[in-house]
Amino acid sequence: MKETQACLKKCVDPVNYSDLTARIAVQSGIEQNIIVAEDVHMSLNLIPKPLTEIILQGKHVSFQSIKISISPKNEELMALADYLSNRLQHEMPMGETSGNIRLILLDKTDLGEEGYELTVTQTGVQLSAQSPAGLFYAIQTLLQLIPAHQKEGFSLPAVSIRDIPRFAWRGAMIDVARHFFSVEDVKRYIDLIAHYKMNRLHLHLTDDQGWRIEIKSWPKLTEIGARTQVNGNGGGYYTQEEYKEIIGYARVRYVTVIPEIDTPGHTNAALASYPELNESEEAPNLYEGTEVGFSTLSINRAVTYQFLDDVIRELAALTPTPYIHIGGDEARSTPEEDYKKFIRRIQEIVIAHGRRTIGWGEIGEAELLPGTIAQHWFGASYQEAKKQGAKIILSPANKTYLDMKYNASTPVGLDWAGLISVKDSYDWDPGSYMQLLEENDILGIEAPIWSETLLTMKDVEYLAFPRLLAVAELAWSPHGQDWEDFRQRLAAHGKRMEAMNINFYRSPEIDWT
Ligand code: TNX
Repeated sequence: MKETQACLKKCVDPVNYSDLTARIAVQSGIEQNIIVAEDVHMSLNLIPKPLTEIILQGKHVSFQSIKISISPKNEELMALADYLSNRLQHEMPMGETSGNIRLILLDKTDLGEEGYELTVTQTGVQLSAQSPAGLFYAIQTLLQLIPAHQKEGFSLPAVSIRDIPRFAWRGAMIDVARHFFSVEDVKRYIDLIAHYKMNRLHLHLTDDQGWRIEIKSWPKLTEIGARTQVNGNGGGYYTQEEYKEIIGYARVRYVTVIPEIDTPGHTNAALASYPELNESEEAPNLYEGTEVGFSTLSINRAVTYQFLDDVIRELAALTPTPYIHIGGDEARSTPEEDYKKFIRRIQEIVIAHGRRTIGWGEIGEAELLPGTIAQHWFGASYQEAKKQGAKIILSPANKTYLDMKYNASTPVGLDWAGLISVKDSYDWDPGSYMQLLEENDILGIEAPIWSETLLTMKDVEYLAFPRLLAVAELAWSPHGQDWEDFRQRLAAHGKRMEAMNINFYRSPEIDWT
């Protein structure tokens, strides 16, 4: 058995499967419903790449119509079946249905909270997991098995896939403060990240240039602070109802939304809305530039903490998220001792509202309370956070910042952390990349996209895709990734991204098919 496992692993890894691979899969007896092999010279081209994928000896299995069944029959599985049938109809209109896709929740497995198994045989498609989240990921894989531009019916490769994520935190962040993005835009981003098995959407809701979430106890935050954005023209915010709509949309895609209220720096929009939050008690003008590091909440005035308590209370009430992100970055106008005092106070407020604090790496310089998480982006403060027992989210700017240009001629984006090619974004190992961090210290990976230069979703998509797929794979797939292999799978995703209408960058590093 051990030998078979080893061999399977070895034989399953290559991009081009040989007849041998299929034969071994058959001989191993791991799959009972084996069909006779014809075409096994194929790669499934899945992103993220599953833990194991075995192409079964067999023809493609064809369906003219589909019928989805669920077990057990409960609301959550019904919602998943509904989601799947919508996705299938959306991608290819089909006639009336008759049963062949089974979603099964298993009692006990070693698949963990998000793992799944997926088999396609002549008897149908079986997706099984121990949690609905696992089934959701099985569905994403299934969607990628369907040819990208298929119109009628569909034919799937006969496969057996077993898949478990490497990291629990697989995130994307979007900056809706520098430029505002609508509820519809955010929903689209959720759909896109969820398809690549990401499970966290961090919303950067406030910054110098805008405050984007309605806070009922401090209404001027949006009456005044949401009026502008970078270079003026526009602005905007989410009402609490709209914010809840985003959260609900994310929840059925197994995405947890993490709200960020950036403090004590990056606060000009709040300071412009309420003079009492300033040390001078004088409100600055609204800000439409892109400098950082000039604003700070007053650290010693009690009203600052009343303000934060109200904001965090309202946010916590709006959302079931266990996390509140308090920013903490680039507080260059906050004296060091004040910064430490502030970070300690704000963690207490977050805890008082039953949540865990996340902050950018710099918070490692302050005292961290149990449960606090540091998000590394630049510098070495994450090491201080680790020494205090904090878990780390990895967002190294030179690898995961999707707002960096691909090369010098990329028309949008920034370059302060370097130019990041698709290969750069993929070809590093998160488990060993960071000095003094071990796999166990790392909660996962998150890819931020900052919007100083991004006005529309088209701009966002152009920078995020295809690098977001690279980050998604690093976060999900077992380590030992291979750029050549990814490059070839990515080539096949061009058609898929087209089918999803994604405005992706057709990097010359990839031989798009
Ligand atoms: C650094 S990352 C920032 C942001 C900018 C971003 C641009 C971080 C915690 N701070 O304020 O938008 O660079 O790439």
